[in-house]
Amino acid sequence: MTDTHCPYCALQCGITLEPNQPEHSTEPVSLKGRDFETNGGALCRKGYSAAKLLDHPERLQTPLLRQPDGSLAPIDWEQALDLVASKALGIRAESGADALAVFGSGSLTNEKAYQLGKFARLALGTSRIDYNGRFCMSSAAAGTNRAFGLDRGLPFPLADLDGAGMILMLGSNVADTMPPFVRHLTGARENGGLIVVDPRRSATAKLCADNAGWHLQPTPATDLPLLLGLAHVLVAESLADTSYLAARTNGFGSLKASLASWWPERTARITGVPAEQIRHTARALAQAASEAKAGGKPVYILTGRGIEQHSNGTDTVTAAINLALLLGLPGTLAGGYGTITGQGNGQGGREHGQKCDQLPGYRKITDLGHRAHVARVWGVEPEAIPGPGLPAVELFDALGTPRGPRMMLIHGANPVISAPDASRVASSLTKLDFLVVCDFFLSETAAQADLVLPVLQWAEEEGTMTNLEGRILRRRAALTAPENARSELWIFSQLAQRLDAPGCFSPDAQEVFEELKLASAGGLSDYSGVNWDDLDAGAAIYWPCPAGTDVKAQPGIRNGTPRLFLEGFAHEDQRAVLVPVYFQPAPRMDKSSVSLVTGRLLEHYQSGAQTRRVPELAKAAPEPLLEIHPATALAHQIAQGQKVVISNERGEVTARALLSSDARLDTVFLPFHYPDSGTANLLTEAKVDPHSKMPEFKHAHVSLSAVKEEQ
Ligand SMILES: Nc1nc2c(c(=O)[nH]1)N[C@H]1C(S)=C(S)[C@@H](COP(=O)(O)OP(=O)(O)OC[C@H]3O[C@@H](n4cnc5c(=O)[nH]c(N)nc54)[C@H](O)[C@@H]3O)O[C@H]1N2
Ligand SMILES: Nc1nc2c(c(=O)[nH]1)N[C@H]1C(S)=C(S)[C@@H](COP(=O)(O)OP(=O)(O)OC[C@H]3O[C@@H](n4cnc5c(=O)[nH]c(N)nc54)[C@H](O)[C@@H]3O)O[C@H]1N2
Ligand code: SF4
Ligand SMILES: [Mo]
Repeated sequence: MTDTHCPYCALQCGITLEPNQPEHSTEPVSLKGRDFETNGGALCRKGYSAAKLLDHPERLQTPLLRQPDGSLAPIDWEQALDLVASKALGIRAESGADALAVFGSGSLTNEKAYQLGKFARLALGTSRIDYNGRFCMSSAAAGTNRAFGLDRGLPFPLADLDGAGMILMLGSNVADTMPPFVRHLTGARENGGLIVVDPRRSATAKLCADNAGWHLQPTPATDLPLLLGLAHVLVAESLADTSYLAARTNGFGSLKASLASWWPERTARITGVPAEQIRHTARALAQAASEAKAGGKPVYILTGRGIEQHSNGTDTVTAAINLALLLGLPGTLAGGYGTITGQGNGQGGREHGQKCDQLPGYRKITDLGHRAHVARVWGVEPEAIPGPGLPAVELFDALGTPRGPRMMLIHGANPVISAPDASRVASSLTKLDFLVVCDFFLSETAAQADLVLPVLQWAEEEGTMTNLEGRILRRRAALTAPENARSELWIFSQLAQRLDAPGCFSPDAQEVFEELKLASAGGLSDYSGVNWDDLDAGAAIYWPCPAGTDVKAQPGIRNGTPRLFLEGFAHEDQRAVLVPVYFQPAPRMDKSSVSLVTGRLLEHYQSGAQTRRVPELAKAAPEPLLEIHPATALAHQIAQGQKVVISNERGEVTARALLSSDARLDTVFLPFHYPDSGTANLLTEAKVDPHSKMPEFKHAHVSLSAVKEEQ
């Protein structure tokens, strides 16, 4: 029996794996939910079926090299590694180290994420590394860094939500994306205090029914004015916690001025949320917050990708944080603000140096002191570490341009499906001289590679992950990997040797973890007091956990820093910053267009490279469906189940209509999990947020036309 965690999302539900005897089962292991704090033994459909991919017939079994006839053919590992090294050395000699690029992932363990950042900077010598968390948590990170000086998705344990009196959830659909999370909403629902903000009546919005709370259904991409409107009411009706603001924050004066024009009637015109509902929500939040501070139930504001994945995502997150600060919640036991991290290691993945401007321990690549610390741990001179590179959208755009990368290595992402304006990304990848993709399946991106390297899956590797609470967890191996699959740590170590890299590249996860601890020591996300053996013994450890922390592996004891900011925020003066933010209205839609919002289905994970290969999930959600209001469908002469072409200036997607009054009249919804003509990202725009460089994933204007099918 091996205790580990689900491979997919950041809830990192506890699971137990038990190897099966081949004579008793066709699957290599049995997978069961385990009683862990985030999931209480429950799993979602994806988690239950995750073991089905371990010995999947399409699992990559050997390195594959592109042949002159265009096919991919097996080669051995020595040849594959020699080829990567010789291509990298050749291109670097001709065009400089920045002609090499790396794209990483929030699916990688902490050790792989750390080693990938180091490999890019030291072994390849390039500044050009970024990762798919740019598409996920970057706006939330930019917003929380600006306000609190530190970015940890939930600055409190998830279980703190259980006793909440009120929770305002903006742009998050946990009922589909993290089903076991819903148990943590029970307290708020019983109190009639779950408020969901989503342009769709999502599965999570439906949890507000029966007096469990209420649903605000704004026009897509108008959360920023909605939040400004709520904050306006707090200030105008003297409901803000002025003693908290005076004691713990800076900037109230300028924030107040910036809110002046957001009276509810004006906010209602822009957001479509009635003025009375805005007033009612603001007053209810203020009432609940003041009760919380008098010893009542805590109040939380939580955000998800629905408000973050916009070209104003950072400002919208900031407005949500401002609202929480006006209510006097962050850094108290009366509640707080949190963002719900997405990918399995979406938290750890954003701490250890995969970001183009970042070094391990959340250090800045431009800070001389930070560079010197990491250089010491790496055993190099600080000058050996390149400067900042390019964020994801710019990185993909630069591929194959005169001074842009000529070779790219991708670990744990499928941008041909998941990047904005996906056809542009697919065509940029073709401009490379050499594309290397590490994966365990031939994803749509791997299918474009010159060389594909087969790697281990979650149940075959050791390592650590950091969940949505900032809690560090052990991922454990329960199975031996297919003979010819290799760990990415081994791949980095082999390539580093061939590239004659300075520093040490251990193939062993625990050794890499020990080094990561040193590199993070003294940084914001300090892991230096986290011991592998304590993690193995089940200790609950939340970073920062500096060296010397007294860690106890006893049930009910939380170690490290389960709750951040209780003593002060991470800015030098320990105060949070209220940053005034402003709304720029989007260009008007022409009359024949509708708003497209994109997101997730319960059954599929991300680009679908994994879950589309699980038969029961593929059967449950085999093709993209366009969620559309019956009246809108009628106006476009679209019938239930009919094929629809959804198009704009960037591309065209085909999907069948799913008529549903859960949609707004002016808005349709597409999931982004599907390939080919079903790829929602053919329609999304690569316009990015100025602070986080997050693209506009959640909102585009599209036209609809029904396809007349032959009878
Ligand atoms: N089943 C499943 N679960 C997953 C994943 C998956 O792919 N599939 N991925 C994991 C990852 S990486 C992530 S990041 C999380 C994401 O988890 P969520 O943030 O919950 O997921 P999304 O479906 O992307 O978006 C949430 C909601 O935002 C709404 N939305 C869209 N536009 C707007 C808007 O303008 N304003 C507001 N207020 N809402 C809007 C959508 O209607 C949707 O219901 O899920 C994780 N869990
Ligand atoms: N339109 C639209 N687009 C979106 C979003 C949206 O809401 N709307 N959401 C965005 C978000 S939040 C995210 S997180 C991205 C995610 O999108 P992607 O970055 O494409 O993520 P995945 O589909 O998880 O891709 C992971 C790939 O890596 C492989 N893999 C998994 N684990 C490992 C590993 O340990 N090592 C290696 N080498 N490979 C591994 C899987 O088999 C899969 O092929 O999509 C973004 N794109
Ligand atoms: S909620 Fe997330 S971690 Fe839990 S079983 Fe589902 S995919 Fe896995
Ligand atoms: Mo994500």
